Amino acid sequence: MKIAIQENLLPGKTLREKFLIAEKLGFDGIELWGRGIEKRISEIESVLSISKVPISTICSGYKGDLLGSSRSEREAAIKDIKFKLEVAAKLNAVGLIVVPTFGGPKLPDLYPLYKDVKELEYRLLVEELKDIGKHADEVGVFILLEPLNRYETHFLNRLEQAIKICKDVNMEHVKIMADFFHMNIEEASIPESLKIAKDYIRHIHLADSNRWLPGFGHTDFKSAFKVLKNSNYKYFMALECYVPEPKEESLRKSLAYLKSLL
Ligand code: LER
Ligand code: MN
Repeated sequence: MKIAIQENLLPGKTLREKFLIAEKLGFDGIELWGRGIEKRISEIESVLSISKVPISTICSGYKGDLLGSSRSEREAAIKDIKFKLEVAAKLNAVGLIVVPTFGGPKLPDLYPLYKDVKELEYRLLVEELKDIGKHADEVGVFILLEPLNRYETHFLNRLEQAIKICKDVNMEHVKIMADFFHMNIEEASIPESLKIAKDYIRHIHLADSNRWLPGFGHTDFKSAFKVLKNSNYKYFMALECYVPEPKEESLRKSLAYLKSLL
């Protein structure tokens, strides 16, 4: 298991400084923001040429909306996700984090054709993922479906729902990522859900119950990591959380806590 950190959590003014601090603190990877990444490729590549810390993943930030109400929004999402998968492959990342939609439904309720709007959204998403998934297979990086808590999306909230999507799409590079903050709200048991999803998880976001650094809240990381260890989880876990001041000291403390549980 490798511990990564989102770029914005690291102290340092430039990307180069952030990579050097990540290396000094002992992180195994850095997760980059997807928004506008195309404008930063040469800067990222030049930092990678002098850094021992690899890119773990790219977090979302694509244009459009896979479950948007207009064809142009859906096409924009499909096009930009395919492009960002190529960027992920170029940077040797595991994959691109994909949230099917944020907020509430944007499509009309077509009852009685579909039982409710979620059924229509589900069918649409499966079709879209078969197309994007083919591209992911070709470039060799994962689409990492991320369930979010109910206050951020109405659509995909729990790991078991993401597993069903993966089974229906049935493609090697359509898998899931598990975010401890969202799981703390939506799952009955974090360790049990991880156990059930073990064959599908390719990435993890780490945050404590209050979305502060692990060790600053009341999530039981010990039991969860035990499940991951037993299932030989070998991918990244990236910090996505609030870092209290003084940042370097808090990061050092949290990393030592996490490593003591691995
Ligand atoms: C949002 O809460 C979140 O967890 C992000 O990873 C979504 O891209
Ligand atoms: Mn997340």
